Amino acid sequence: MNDMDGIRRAIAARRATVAVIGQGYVGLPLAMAAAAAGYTVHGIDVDPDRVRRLAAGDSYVLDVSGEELRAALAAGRYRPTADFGVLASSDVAVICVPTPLRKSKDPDMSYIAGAVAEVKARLHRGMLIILESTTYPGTTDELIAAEVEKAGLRVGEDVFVCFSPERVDPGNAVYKTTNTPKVIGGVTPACTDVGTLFYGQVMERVVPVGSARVAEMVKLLENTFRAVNIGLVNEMALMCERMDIDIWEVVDAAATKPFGFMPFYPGPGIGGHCIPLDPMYLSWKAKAYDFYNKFIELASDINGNMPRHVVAKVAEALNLEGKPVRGSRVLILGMAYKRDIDDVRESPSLEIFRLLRLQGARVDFHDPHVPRIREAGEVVEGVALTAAGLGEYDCVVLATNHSAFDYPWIAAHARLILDTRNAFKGVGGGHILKLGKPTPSPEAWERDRGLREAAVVGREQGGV
Ligand code: SAJ
Repeated sequence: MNDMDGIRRAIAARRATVAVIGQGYVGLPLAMAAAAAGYTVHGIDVDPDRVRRLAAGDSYVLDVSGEELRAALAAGRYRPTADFGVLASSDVAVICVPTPLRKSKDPDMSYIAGAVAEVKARLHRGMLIILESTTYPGTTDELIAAEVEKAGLRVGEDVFVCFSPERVDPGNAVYKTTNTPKVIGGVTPACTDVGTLFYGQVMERVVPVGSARVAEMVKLLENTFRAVNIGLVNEMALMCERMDIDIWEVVDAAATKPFGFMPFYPGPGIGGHCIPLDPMYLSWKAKAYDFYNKFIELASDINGNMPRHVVAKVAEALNLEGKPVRGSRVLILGMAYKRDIDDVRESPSLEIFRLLRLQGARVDFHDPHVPRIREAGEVVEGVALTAAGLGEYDCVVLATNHSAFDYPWIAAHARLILDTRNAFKGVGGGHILKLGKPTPSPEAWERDRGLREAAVVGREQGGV
């Protein structure tokens, strides 16, 4: 029996031992899915605190419940560890480590390189190695397959190497690890075959493609598509501000087209671990082929400048009340990078907070999912959201449209609001300015002051 037969039999009989390197928002759900499919899974992480919490049945990942974790532990199917030595007795090794960007916008491959080195030190015949970390096309061939060959083992005969993009959308109540179609591409057809067999035991649908490079590019196209379309609608928002057209109304109406259109919405910028970063991998690698991508760079520029645009609109709003940014009190509602999650990575709210402070504003934030942030090396606690407190701010910026916010109540108690998400749609009040709509002229603002003050009286009587 050759190595391919061996690993195939072990996978099919679910006797294969699986090691998932990296127990974050990708690796832990995958480990749980493999354990639920009947495999014994080592969950490897370099962070001892994470390993301790996992061993205690304490999940720190939004999409993995404590009950699910404790059940996998009790069944002996899941073994969290910091010991890479378990790879020596693992048949399948899946690498789910971060791939951040350096300040110079080129990929930081150190996490992948570190994980590959640990696998290589325990490399053995009949092993299946899958990389899931988002990266530039060619990584799997150059950083994994090449290392296997250097160790004297043949890729596609002794060892099987694949790439499979992670498609985890944290907090998505519909699409989880097992019901999201799983793309996989091997360095050789035999690799694709073995990888497809493995994921076929765990996922509802597997989509094999012709190579690891195709699989790597699939992920980058998916997320570049989003970044570019978000950049497009943000540019449209800036244009509509100039032309006094409500971009939100435009998008909503365009979205009624039942084919050939997909709505994207303006915002204060883009955050997260995927959309701001993934396209830059492609842009960076393409330069090695003397190809200079325009869409990605342009989208990155437009999206990256949205926080500054928001800060400029805060200044315009304060100006209507004859107030400079310096010394004004500004409250940012929402620090997470998107609604209803607690993740602040690359969040545009952080940039808005930073820029307003730089201009001398006295800035606070409130986010029901984010109790504190680390800014300029210090921990900044969020403030409580109270009726009296709201009224003390010269401007309130709605940066993340969490479902938990009571928008009519906020509008009833805030003096001046800048809405960057159209979250106050349908909530009246001349004191609500909006991204994608021009700031009124001081003359128009003064003319409508009476109406606003009458509304405030109405608001107070209406109370909340
Ligand atoms: N954003 C906009 N306008 C939009 C959509 C998003 O400004 O129309 C902003 C968000 O506020 C956020 C950033 O862009 O700051 C990214 O938002 P996202 O909806 O793309 O959410 P992510 O970053 O969690 O993206 C993930 C991705 N999943 C994976 O990479 C596996 C992405 O491919 C998914 O399409 C996305 O979730 C999703 O659909 O929720």
